This record gives sequence, structure tokens and C-alpha cells, in this order.
Amino acid sequence: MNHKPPFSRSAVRRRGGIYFATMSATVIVTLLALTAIIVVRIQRRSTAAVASATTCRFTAQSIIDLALHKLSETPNWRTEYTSGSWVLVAGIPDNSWSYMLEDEKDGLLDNDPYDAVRLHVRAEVDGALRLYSVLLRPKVTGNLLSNGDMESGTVGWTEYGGSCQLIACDSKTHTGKWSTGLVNRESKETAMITYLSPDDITSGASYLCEMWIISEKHDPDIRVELVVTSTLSGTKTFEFIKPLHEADKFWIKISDTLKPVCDGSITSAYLKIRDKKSDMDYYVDDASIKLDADLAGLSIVTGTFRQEILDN
Ligand SMILES: [Ca+2]
Ligand SMILES: [Ca+2]
Repeated sequence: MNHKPPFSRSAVRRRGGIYFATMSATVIVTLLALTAIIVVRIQRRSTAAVASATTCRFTAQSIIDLALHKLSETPNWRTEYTSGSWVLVAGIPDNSWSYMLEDEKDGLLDNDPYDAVRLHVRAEVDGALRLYSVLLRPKVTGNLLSNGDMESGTVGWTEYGGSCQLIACDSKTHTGKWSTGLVNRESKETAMITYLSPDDITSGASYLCEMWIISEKHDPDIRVELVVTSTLSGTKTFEFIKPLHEADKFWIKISDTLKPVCDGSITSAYLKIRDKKSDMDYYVDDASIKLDADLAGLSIVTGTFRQEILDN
């Protein structure tokens, strides 16, 4: 009896091909699904990283505003802070905000109230780290005296209070070629004065006044007065007195703060310098009066914002 095999060879090959094709399709579909899952995970991680970086960037920029606010509330910030030392504002693991002041000129914050400082901020948010910096400068208007270095001779200065003579002097100078001397004084009430623009003087503001003095054959007591006239307070005088030693041999620097307080509009202001001790001659050079830098606040210098290179 001749039995016919249940499947012919060609039928077996056909079924094998179908099985192989089915398995291949299954593997391909599975691989595609796995790939899709991996891509989604990568995209999620990438999106999270971008979100962290964006949050980090905005946080860092917000720290600049926060630091400026803290500095405005700390008039003695030049002694409270140390150049190059980070200050932590807030922090938990992987998330921290901090800022730092740096004096790029000499590394010392407290040796000159007019030095600019660079504010560095550092933000770390969920693994993202950003550092930015910007230069800050005191909001000062500079010297309010037009001829404080006396290099224009006696221009802007005049005698006051009695018989005396104001001279441009080139034999006694602190810097430059000229100083201004008050000589032939017949009383200790005589003085030299220079007018300021009333618009430059604000009631309640602090002004740092500095100058160099040398005298002839004596140690003067220098009285510096800021005389202010306003519509409601009349004329008021704000002053400081500095007894000097060895001013007959060397140029001596005097410095102090003047704080005029008056009501109404200021209509006139002048600076008066006199020796209240005697009628001997004295000479002045490099005089200045400036809005107090520490109290004037800080402002961002345009064009100095930059992203810092990360250390790691
Ligand atoms: Ca400095
Ligand atoms: Ca000079």
C-alpha cells in the first residue's frame, strides 16, 4: 500500500517560511517597541535636563537681583563681605543658590569706596549648574568741585571773611603743577570758598569731603563747612574740624563726611575752608566732595554681564 506523506516537502517549506516570517515580524515589532520606549526615556531625560538648565539659568539671574537687594540693605557691605568668598543664600542637596563679590583691581573691598566690584552668582538646580557675573559700580557723580585739583589756578575759588589774598602756588603742590594758597591773612576768620551747583546737593544725603593741606610754620585747625541755603530752612552750616600735626612740614590729607539736612528747595551751596586756629598762611590741593559711595548704592555696568566657565 502506498501511503502519501501527510505534507509534501514543498508544503513543509511553505509553512517554515510563514513561521519564519511571523517570528521575524514579531521580533521587528518588539524591537521597534523597545526602541520607542528607549527613545521616549531619552527624550524625557533630555527634556528634564533642558528644563533644569532653563530653571537654573533664570534662578542664577534672579540671584543677581537678590544680591543687589541684600547689598542695598547693608551700607557697610565693604567690611561685611570678603572679596572672593561665596555667600550661600539657600541650599539643599543638588539645589543651592550663592553669590560672591570680587574686587578685580586689588582684591580688597574696603580700601576704596569708589572701586567697582564684580558680582558672581552660582545656581545649582537638579544637576544643572550655571555661573554668571556682572560688574557693579557705586552710583557716584564724581567730584562736585570744578577745580578741586587747583590746576586751573584760583578759578572757582575766592577769598572770604576779611583781608587776605588767594594765590595760585607752583612751589607747594601735592599733585600736578598748582595748589591754591590763602596768604596775607589778617584774621583767622578769613577763608577760601567755592560754590557748588545747588542741583548737586540733596538734603539727607551724605557727602565725602577730602583735601590735602600744607601750612607755613604752624599746625592749623582746619574747619571745613558746607553752607546750604534752602527756601524753608534759610542758611545752615554743616561742618567738620581737623587739628593737623606736622602740616608745616608735609602735605596732610583730611577727610570726613558732611550730611546737609534742610527743608524746601536748595537755592545755594558753597564749601568753605579756613584755619580756625591762627592767621598763618595755608595751601590746599586735590580737594573733592562726592556723594558717599557706600550710601549711594550700586548699579550694574552695561555690557559686563557674562557667563562664567564651569570648573567641572
Ligand atoms: Ca579695592
Ligand atoms: Ca594740584
